[in-house]
Amino acid sequence: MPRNDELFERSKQHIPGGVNSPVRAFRSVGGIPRFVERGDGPRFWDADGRSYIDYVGSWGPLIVGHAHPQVVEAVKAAAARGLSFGAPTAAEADLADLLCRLVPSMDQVRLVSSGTEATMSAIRLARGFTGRSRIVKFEGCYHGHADALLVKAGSGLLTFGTPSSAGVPAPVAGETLVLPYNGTAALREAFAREGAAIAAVIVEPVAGNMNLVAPDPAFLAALREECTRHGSVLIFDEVMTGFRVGLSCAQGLYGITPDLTTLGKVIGGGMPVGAFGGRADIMRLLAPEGPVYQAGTLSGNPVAVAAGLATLALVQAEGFYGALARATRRLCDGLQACAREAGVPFSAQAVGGMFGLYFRESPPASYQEAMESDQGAFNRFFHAMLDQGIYFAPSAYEAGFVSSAHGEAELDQTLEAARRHFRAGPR
Ligand code: KE4
Repeated sequence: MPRNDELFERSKQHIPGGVNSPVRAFRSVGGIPRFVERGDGPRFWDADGRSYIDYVGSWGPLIVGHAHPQVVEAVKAAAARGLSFGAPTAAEADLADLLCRLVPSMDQVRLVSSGTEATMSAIRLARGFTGRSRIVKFEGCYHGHADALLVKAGSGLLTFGTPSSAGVPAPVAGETLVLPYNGTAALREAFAREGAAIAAVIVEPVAGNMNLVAPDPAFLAALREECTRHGSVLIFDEVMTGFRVGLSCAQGLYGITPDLTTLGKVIGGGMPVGAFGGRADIMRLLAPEGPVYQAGTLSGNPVAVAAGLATLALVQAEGFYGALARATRRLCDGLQACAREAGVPFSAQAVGGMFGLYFRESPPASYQEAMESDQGAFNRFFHAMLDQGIYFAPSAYEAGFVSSAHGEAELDQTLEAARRHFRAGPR
């Protein structure tokens, strides 16, 4: 048995499912997850020394590729001065200053250690600011695993949510209304009915957790308009899109100013960093200044912050996002051309450095359409590419990511592998 498979058997003894996050378990694509030994640039190597071109990049953080020398150097230097202090450091102020400069809607920002902490804290802050309890999220959007956000649409379109996980109390889920993504009419109807009770709306401005679903600009505009009219807090969850779709994030790309923004992934460069921030009049309610409590032993950890600062320094280079978008678009156009040559119903789309692959004729505009993708065809594609050393997200319902380390050679190798798969026909 390959060492990789032995590791999986061993891991399952003391780690539930053998993984520390469910999506890593390959449950939806089948097969055995790859245990990564090391990464370098656009590639990683598994426990048996097999190399893969990586289009997951740790689910988004590795926008400059694995083990970028400048990021590793910054981490080493920070670690040599001490791993954590539980006390403020200049580096945290540097990162806060930088985030507030690059994200104009952020007057202030609080650093945490994950995207879940960021969204959980932003929801509590919005509830504290408005004195209201109800929140709105959208079907197919994922905002981390805080109870209030593990909620699926209730029985009817406009009824309050029911838990999407065991262990979430019904009363907690009942405060969350789940509406259709890009569903402008349903949004307006919900606000007309009970806008005065809605503390916050949280949305992925480009959805990346039901595969990639791009926003209808009218939907984003309606979110802003209804939240302003009803005094509800508009939270852009940019944990995935932040510094992934552009230097000004999705809010800059689509020209919508949220009240709060959550960040993660890229701002840690692969180390545990999350953040939430926005309007000063809201942020000033946070402890120790105000009555909304939020805390974290390792929040603003100096080694993690060093990785984030080094990564954000690299993405500010002239032309960084133009080159990333061109590479991502070339990947999508090339995959589409290979599938079309073979008569396979397939489409792909890119937004900045993130992309969606769909086994359907055109990119989905909603959760329902995203669910119509041929999951069996995706799973066969996933394994055919994996066998050829190309690693896409192990789920038909996840976005993919390109890094600045992916060059022509990697894209050519990927498209050649796809051409072979599509030509071989359905199996
Ligand atoms: P974390 O707690 O996993 O750092 O972030 C939660 C989160 C919040 N908001 C958005 C938009 C996110 O995409 C995420 C996490 N994304 C998933 C990938 N789809 C993380 C991968 C995983 O769960 O292992």
